[in-house]
Amino acid sequence: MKRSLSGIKPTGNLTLGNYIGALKNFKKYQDDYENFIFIADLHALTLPIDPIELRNNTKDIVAFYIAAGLDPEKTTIFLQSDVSAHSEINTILQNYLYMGELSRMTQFKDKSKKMNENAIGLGLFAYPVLMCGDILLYDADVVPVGEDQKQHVELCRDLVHRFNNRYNKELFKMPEPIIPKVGARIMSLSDPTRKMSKSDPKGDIFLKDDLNIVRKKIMSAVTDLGSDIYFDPVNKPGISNLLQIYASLKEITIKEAEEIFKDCHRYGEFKKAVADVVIEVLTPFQAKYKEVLASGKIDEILNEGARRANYIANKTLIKVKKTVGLYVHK
Ligand code: AQP
Repeated sequence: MKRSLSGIKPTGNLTLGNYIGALKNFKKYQDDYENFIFIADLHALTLPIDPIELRNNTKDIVAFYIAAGLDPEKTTIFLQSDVSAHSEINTILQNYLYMGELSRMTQFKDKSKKMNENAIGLGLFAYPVLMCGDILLYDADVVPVGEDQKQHVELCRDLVHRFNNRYNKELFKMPEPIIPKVGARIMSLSDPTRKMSKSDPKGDIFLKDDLNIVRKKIMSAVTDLGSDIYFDPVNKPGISNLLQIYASLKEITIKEAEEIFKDCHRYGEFKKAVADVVIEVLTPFQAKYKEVLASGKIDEILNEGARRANYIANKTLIKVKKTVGLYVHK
């Protein structure tokens, strides 16, 4: 059975962008793939974060995973920091990725330019190395991610070529990024030229937002000149973003969404339809999230996930150690 692996880092309140670009797609793989979904808590340390917030965000993400339809019987849900092989393989792999290629990563450039030059952590720079380890430890065939993470998966593919060629064997499997056709990059509602992002939350819809607030945020989303509703991210970024949200949550194409609104020349009416569908999705989702948190089952889920993930990851780690010449003894 093929394997799928993905994760989310607990850096803040999850947004509708995280839901559409990642979360909602994770469950699609659990019936046909051996599905590994983790909470990337080590990745969350790459930017300064309050410890209490980090712990709370971590529990939230487990509950969101279940609310999004992941079944812990079918999907291995685990914490990255519960599997020490992630840190160990990171130490090995960092020797096979180059400073030049890491410094060209868009996420590093975007995040570091907002920071004081003297306070950019090494972890932020080396983030893609840790992510390569995440993917390769589980021999993942596919990695479902939003558009912004595609570059990191491509770097991982380069690493696989490099590593396998160097040791002249097919040690690592070549992972394929899977990017959703609709909603791979949801933009901020207040500035539709920038990504909706949990660590820079301007114009975000949060998955925990009160539903009245969600409606207000959508009704006051920045739109564009004119009154026609069609997809044109360059000239109509606000309307195009709302069309993406609508199409993705309705599970239809952008073309089909355009068709629905072709005779609607009132932005207010269109926004109301978008708000309705977001609320329709978030209502049961929030109820399930609260139910999981109240159930007290989070630790049980993580314990079982850690057991299964450690088993697979440690097997890969031993193969990697032997390949590079580290002495593995009984
Ligand atoms: N706006 C978005 N539209 C579509 N997909 C998105 N993702 C994130 N934002 C959007 C996808 O969500 C997954 C989890 O992302 P992550 O937590 O690992 O980090 P990220 O990609 O950097 O997401 P954020 O929300 O922007 O986090 P911060 O602000 O902490 O960096 C990924 O699959 C991502 O593509």
